[in-house]
Amino acid sequence: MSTVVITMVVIPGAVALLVFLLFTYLFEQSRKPYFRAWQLGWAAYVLHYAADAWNYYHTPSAIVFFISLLLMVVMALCIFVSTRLMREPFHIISYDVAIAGAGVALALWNVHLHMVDGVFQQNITLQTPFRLEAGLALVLLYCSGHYYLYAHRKNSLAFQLLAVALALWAVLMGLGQFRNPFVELLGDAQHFSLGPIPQMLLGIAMVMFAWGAKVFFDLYRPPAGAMEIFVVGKQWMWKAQHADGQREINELHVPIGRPVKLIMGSEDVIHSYYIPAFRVKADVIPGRYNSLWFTATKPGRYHLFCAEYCGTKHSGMIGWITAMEPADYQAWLAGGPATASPVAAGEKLFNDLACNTCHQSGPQGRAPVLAGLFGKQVELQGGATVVMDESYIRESIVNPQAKVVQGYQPIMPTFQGLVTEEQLLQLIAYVRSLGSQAVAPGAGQPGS
Ligand code: HEC
Ligand SMILES: [Cu+2]
Repeated sequence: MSTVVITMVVIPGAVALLVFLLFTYLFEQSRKPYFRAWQLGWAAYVLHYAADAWNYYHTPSAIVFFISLLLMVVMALCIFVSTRLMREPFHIISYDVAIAGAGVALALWNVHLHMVDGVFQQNITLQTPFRLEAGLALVLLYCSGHYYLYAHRKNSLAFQLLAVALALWAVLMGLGQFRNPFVELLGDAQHFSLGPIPQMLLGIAMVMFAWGAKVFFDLYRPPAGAMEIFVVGKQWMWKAQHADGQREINELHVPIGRPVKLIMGSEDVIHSYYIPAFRVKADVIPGRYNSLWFTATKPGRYHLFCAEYCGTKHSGMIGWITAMEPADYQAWLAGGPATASPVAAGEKLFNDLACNTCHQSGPQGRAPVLAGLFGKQVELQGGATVVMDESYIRESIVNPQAKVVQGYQPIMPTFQGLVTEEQLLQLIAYVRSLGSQAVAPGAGQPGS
């Protein structure tokens, strides 16, 4: 295999494959649509290199070259589309069609430039600036600007880095270094002696990034089927409520060998739930929910601390985690006084507070039926969407005007001050428990 082929196709192709795998992983973990777009884009990029490789090993063909260029257009289109996916679901807009059309035309023009006396020549130097590369560079530059503004608004370092990387890529592409920016700029064997080193460095960085991402996701995403316990921090105690209703203060009993997820809110100021022996700590913040998960492995008593200064008696905001054999845990649960489970308490509140007078199907219903909505996307007035999670339900109850559901009047009164933090968690537990129930067709729709 010649060094040209290795540096021009094989190594960048392998790196592209790696980046594709990375985005596949990111998408699988986070289900963010823009990661899907990037994943598809890099899939096209890998295929682009595959098409190039074909042309190196066979008689260069104009058709394969054209396909290879079209794959680049697909790549740029995916990135273009990704700039919208942070705020809205995918649908085709006229700009997509325009870019696709212009891309195909420019790709044809590129092939035309490579025809010398009616014969396709792969390796000729092109002089004209009006090539596909220039067009794609413009698209990438636009996307870079878009991501930069988004990063600025969200104060996100990740998107800022993405914007810079995209801009660099656009510049390299615009300079005609498009087919293989890294090799031609830094590592062209004929001019420099770096060889494929830049790609290898990029590859290593990618592996490190993927590894870091895996550790991050493992840390922050509780495994499915984790046992959920609600925790409320207040000056100066930790209150916990188990799924069957059992309550405790400054204590937490958990079974060993089973992932436990704490859903935590605060009644007053910022606290921090810290179990040093389990290597977990998470801030507990008024107005939103945070979670933390762990699997206890050995029965025993472990220290619990508040790790965020929260007032005079902060140092007394401590307690114990008791990890027990599953059978002992069941016995402990059964031993406590009978209390309503958070779901049952939430259902009662839902009726007592007259939520059900508006949130019902049928002619009296003036608000969305909440069954089956948890975890789903909700369309808001103004076209934005939001996923119905714990924080969104909380906000809907204490500040209903903040996000108004598409097709409904903002008539819901605020329940701020009328419900305690624990009652909010119970209402949330109840709404969540409706998640799996089927919704009758047309129930609670606007106008019904
Ligand atoms: C006066 C009627 C009314 C009452 C009472 C009421 N709601 Fe609502 N609620 C609405 C309306 C209308 C909407 C949709 C518009 C909006 O988002 O403000 C809504 C939206 C919501 C949403 C968001 C739903 C979605 O599809 O995104 C939640 C959650 C919710 N309410 C929970 C409650 C709870 C819990 C109570 C009782 C504590 C309650 N509501 C009491 C009228 C009401
Ligand atoms: Cu505290």
